[in-house]
Amino acid sequence: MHTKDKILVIGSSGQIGTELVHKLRDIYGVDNVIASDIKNTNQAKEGPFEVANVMDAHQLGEVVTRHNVNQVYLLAALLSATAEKMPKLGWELNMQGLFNVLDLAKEKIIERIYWPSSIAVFGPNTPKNNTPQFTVMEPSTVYGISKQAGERWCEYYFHKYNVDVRSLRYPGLIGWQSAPGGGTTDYAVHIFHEAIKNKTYECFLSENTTLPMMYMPDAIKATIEIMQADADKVKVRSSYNLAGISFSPKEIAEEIKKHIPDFSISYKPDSRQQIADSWPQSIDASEASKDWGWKPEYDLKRMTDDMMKNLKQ
Ligand code: VAH
Repeated sequence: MHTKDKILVIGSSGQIGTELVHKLRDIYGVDNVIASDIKNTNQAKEGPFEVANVMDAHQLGEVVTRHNVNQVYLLAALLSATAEKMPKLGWELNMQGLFNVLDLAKEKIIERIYWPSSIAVFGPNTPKNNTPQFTVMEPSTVYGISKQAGERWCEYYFHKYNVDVRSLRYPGLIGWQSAPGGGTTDYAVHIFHEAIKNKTYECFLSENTTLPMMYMPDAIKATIEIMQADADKVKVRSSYNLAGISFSPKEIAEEIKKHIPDFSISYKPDSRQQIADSWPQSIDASEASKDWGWKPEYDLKRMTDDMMKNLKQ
């Protein structure tokens, strides 16, 4: 590892990227974390920022060498609901973006990669409760197919080219500092904004749709922990199961009512219901706990309290 790590976050303006850049800059220093997205955003005012298209290998290589980057967090992707509307772009962006970054490490231009997978790699015939790290995976969405293929390529590049790529299967992520990015779990962020603004929310998933979720501070902690772990502790080189909280729209609505007693929720399932029904309800993350000490800090009550406190300000 370089004594002075230089980090590039691709997709820095997205739901995860926005918070990850802040956290990485706290740890590594503002000038050592270059934010990058396909369009210029206000992050440029807070520190080094590059407009770059992850699908353009030449442009990406130029940014990496100009800043002497040695670590890349690749967060740019089309998420589940969006990729179903644009399957070809979803596959191309999610795969070509990954190959462009993997090849930079294969050519020893960078040393370490973080690439997110998702519980979307699991499909309708995967065991739904306490889904194991190694199990049947037949994803039925473009996004899930791209994440499953991406996991296979990460493991291939690790074994074949000794590329140090690390990955987590994120559940649905909930945070107050950034908007969700076009996924099926986005309802769990929208519900907070609607509850505070309008005291009512029409949910696009049915009331008992339990899904694996996680509060953003836990997701950011896990992301940085796996990237800082000694290489020999990272035994799974496809992608680690990661677990935080599992809940349904009904359960999170009940928790919100403890803060806004006259909050009401209605249900109008749309095409995203079919995606959610293909995913597990809870995840077994014991491999991550065993290999590099993963431990979530937020449960549903603590997350809701923190979301309400921050959003009401
Ligand atoms: C999505 N938020 O809904 C993402 C995530 C597990 C869900 O991958 O597509």
